[in-house]
Amino acid sequence: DTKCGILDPRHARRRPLITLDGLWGFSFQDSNNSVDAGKEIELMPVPASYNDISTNPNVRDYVGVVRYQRSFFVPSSWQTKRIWLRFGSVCYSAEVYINGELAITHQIGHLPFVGEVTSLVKVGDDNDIVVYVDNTLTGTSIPQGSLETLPSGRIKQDYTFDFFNYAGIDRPVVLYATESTYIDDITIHTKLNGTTGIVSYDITIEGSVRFTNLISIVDKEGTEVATNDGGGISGDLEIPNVHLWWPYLMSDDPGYLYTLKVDLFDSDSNLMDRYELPFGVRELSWDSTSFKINGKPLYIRGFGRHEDSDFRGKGLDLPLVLRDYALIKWMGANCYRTSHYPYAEEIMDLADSLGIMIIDEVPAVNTDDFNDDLLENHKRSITETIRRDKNRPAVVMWSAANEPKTADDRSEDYYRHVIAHVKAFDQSRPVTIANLVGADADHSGQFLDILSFNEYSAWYSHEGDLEVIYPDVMTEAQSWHTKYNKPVLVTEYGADTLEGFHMLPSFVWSEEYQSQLLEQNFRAFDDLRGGRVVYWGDDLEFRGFQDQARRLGGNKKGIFTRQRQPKQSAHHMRKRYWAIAALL
Ligand code: BDP
Repeated sequence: DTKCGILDPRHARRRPLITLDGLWGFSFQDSNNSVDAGKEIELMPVPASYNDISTNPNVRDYVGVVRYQRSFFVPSSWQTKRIWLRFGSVCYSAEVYINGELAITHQIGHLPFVGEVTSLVKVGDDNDIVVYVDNTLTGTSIPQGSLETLPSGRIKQDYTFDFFNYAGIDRPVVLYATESTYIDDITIHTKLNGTTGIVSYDITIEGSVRFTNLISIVDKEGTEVATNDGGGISGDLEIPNVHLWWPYLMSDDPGYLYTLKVDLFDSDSNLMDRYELPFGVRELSWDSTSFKINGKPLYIRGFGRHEDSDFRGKGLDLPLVLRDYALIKWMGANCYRTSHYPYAEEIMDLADSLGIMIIDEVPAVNTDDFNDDLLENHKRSITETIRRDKNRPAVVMWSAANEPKTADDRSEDYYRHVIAHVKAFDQSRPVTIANLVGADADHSGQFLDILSFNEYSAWYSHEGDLEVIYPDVMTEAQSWHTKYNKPVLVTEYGADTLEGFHMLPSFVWSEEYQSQLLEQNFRAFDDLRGGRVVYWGDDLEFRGFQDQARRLGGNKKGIFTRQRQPKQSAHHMRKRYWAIAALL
């Protein structure tokens, strides 16, 4: 149900919560995929993708339904409560059974979902949970894919994007309890009036118990700075001399967060629920040449990234999450795009508190058809992404798609609807699409606020000819700007590079070639800057799939290896990012 809220219960301070992470029983359900069902691997960690845990290629490349199972105990103290089950994400679709009864279904990976299970669980007793997970991508799934039957009879998943279609229960699973009446959703918007921050809030309460509520804002030190005394579930609160939310290196105290505290009482003044929402006060604005935060023009120093690592695939791994932020800060970067799907809530929380800006991309990568079912799913992926991330100060832009086929005439209507859908939820952040087609052929730019393009000059075309980069990038950026008169962002560029491979004069795949390719891009970015263009760069190595003979175990364009160590190019880009940060 996308109508209800998806508040992270970990910020609710009065709700008991049980984690269901750990080892679950695991088996394969479809026999046509050459996996000896049930025998190959019988335990699976949650959270993790299941593909790289075993040594069997048929496990890695399995297509179809797998079954996860475990048991859990619900304490008797939950007797009078409503009980909820929440998944941080399951790729791609999930059917959840509690004690043999269907409890929740959900489709689309990388997004959380929740369902009430009060009537299905046995309180004060053991319970059984089974999750059927299907990784099949179709012509209408987000992202899309298609199935092929090989001569051997094995079914193979095909898709056009280049990162591995990891599957499983990739993010934490929690069971939690609320009273019968509880805080279901909170939406806030912030703006500035001089030095005063104005926080508009809108709270949804579910349940039938008569309630009163109290809303207050506390600062980082825990001091209350505003309160709504009289109750009410929507209104404005003012913070005089507000401490603004700034990106990393744009202030001495980046990522400043206040907390919006919502207390819900019954008519006897018993506390029924409490939610503590971290938020930042900042204002975004944009025009035809610039993008500003709190009135200051932004220079985006960033990356495209992936949730991707050895063994875990896309499974949440907190040491890795912190390592990635350590690298981002070491680089002097201030932003990344969640290419090509929303990242875990734990990752997003850290972006909020560290001041790392996010271009939040929905999972629509390489959409190449424009049918109604696809549009509905695409819109639902937007609804669920915005519902999850709408209150985050770190999210400064929505990306509605990566490399869609916007040269196709039918894309015009399709993207008119997609972008209108984003705008219906949120007009405070600009919307972009990371485009691959040239400006001349594109139909999407008319609906966007910021124009983004991916370019692989001297890699997919003119391999080895570094001198084509400067004129290519200049022409491409200028033609986008001329056509639509909007700011332009370079969302991807780069060259696959084998760590430790050196060659002079530089040659494709060498560390020298990657550094020189960046250098040529930087030249163009500097000449384009003049207020008209903001830009950013490419990312991390990640696992691809084997259709790509030109890849070595995956995409190697990262300036960091998959093990999170820098290549020569990372040092190069780092110098530039720190130098730019120092100018501002
Ligand atoms: C673009 C994609 C990105 C790829 C990149 C590449 O947006 O995910 O990794 O090109 O080919 O198509 O390296």
